[in-house]
Amino acid sequence: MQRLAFKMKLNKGQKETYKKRHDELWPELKKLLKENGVSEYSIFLDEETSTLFAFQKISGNGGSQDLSSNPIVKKWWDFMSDIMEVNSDNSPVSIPLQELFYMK
Ligand code: RM4
Repeated sequence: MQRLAFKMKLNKGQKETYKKRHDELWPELKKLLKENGVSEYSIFLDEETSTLFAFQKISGNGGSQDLSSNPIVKKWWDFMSDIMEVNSDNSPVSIPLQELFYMK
């Protein structure tokens, strides 16, 4: 089991919408993530900078952001693109973070 983290950017004032959409995460997307080895996934918000910090436990070589070719992920990214900083293909701008400490 490996751990990964990355940051994304939420548009100002979109916390509630972001949380509601994730509270209602599409079952097919959750199933896809689990099937691709994402066993745990959490996203935190720094309201001061509107930065989202994602953490995942993964069993394979990649995490959620490595599934860009999957149509369900593309549809989700399109759905979320109105409230996040995104690339030209609507994928969220995702900056990998370096783990400096871990305690079991
Ligand atoms: C995030 C972002 C990620 C996705 C999660 C479920 O807002 O779109 O790429 O894995 O939602």
